[in-house]
Amino acid sequence: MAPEPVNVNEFKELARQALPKMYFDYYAGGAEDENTLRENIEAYQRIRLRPRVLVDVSRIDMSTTVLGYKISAPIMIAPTAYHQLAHPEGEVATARAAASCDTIMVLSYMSNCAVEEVASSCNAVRFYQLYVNKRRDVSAQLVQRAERNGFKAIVWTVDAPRLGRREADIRNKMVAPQLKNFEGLMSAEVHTLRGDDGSKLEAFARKTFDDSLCWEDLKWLRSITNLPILIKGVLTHEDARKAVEAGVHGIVVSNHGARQLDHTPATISVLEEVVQAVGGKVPVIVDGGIRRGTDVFKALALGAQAVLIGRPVIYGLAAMGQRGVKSVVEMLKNELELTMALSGCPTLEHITRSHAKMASEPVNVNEFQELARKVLPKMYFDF
Ligand code: HOC
Repeated sequence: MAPEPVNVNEFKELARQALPKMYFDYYAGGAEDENTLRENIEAYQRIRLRPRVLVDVSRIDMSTTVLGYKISAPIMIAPTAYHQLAHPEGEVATARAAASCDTIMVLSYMSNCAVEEVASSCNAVRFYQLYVNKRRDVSAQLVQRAERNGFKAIVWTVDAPRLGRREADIRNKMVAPQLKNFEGLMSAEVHTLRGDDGSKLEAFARKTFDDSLCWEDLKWLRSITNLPILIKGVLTHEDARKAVEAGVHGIVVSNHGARQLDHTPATISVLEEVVQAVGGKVPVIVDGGIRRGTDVFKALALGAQAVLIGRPVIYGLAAMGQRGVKSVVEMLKNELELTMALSGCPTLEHITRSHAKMASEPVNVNEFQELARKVLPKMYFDF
């Protein structure tokens, strides 16, 4: 019997063993040369922590609220597609795990289980992810079903007018599995494309995702739902400002798990730029590359309200079903709790910008010399 994992990273190998190669590659892969995929993780490793000592940390409170919903820790479940490829219980198992960890799950627009099935399976607070379909009536019906079934917010994913080039899926001729939500809304041929040429997901996205979507369309979205809208896929201060002006209720800094446009920056390295542009008007959430409680702590120090966990949740689900997802979230919570204790932060409010140091940031006068060496021609630096 394989030993129980002791950290979130160890679930990846278990998932590889549990899954057919086509599905593991789909979850694990990124776009093109996977530069951003690596960078999402490595950028966290370059950030240093600046702990404080002699603070009473005998009680640590990690609880927070997102859009007014209280959760046990600022660690939520990201929308990821097709959970039944990872485990037969699919999104129902993930939602139950979210409920047992007292956190929020964002259900993917591309979920295998129906919105109603997930809603009735547990009492987790759930948000619903939306990709806007070329057929607006399909998207409207799904959003309204989510609203009727008690989902509390829409997570409008805006970074996928087309699908990124995922070469593992192309090689594997990745097949799109059955999506119950679309039954009766779209013909089966559309939502379960078959054939043997390249990635069926890419074909599905090209056929159905609305690639004419623009800022104006937020008005349409607001006209079909009363739910708060988080925009997911923002990476620049320019778009963050536009989003706030357009009236969104929150921003998710995301590069889609590095699955869309390769060579975008790691999300953690643009988080602060977005947070500053937003100026506290709406919450900012971040996803991508979070594998440790220290990563969560760093994201909070740089201004995130909470983080979303994608691949590790899928790996937990593939390895052990509901128990695996719970275990992934609990491991991150435990590590965050320890990081807070060792950093002198008994509550999330104690975590400040000065608890993290970016690789490029000097914390004393001596470090300016090295920075100056990098920016000056040698002749001037030597002088
Ligand atoms: C068929 C279209 O977000 C991913 C998911 C799902 C994308 C839509 C697939 O794989 O990045």
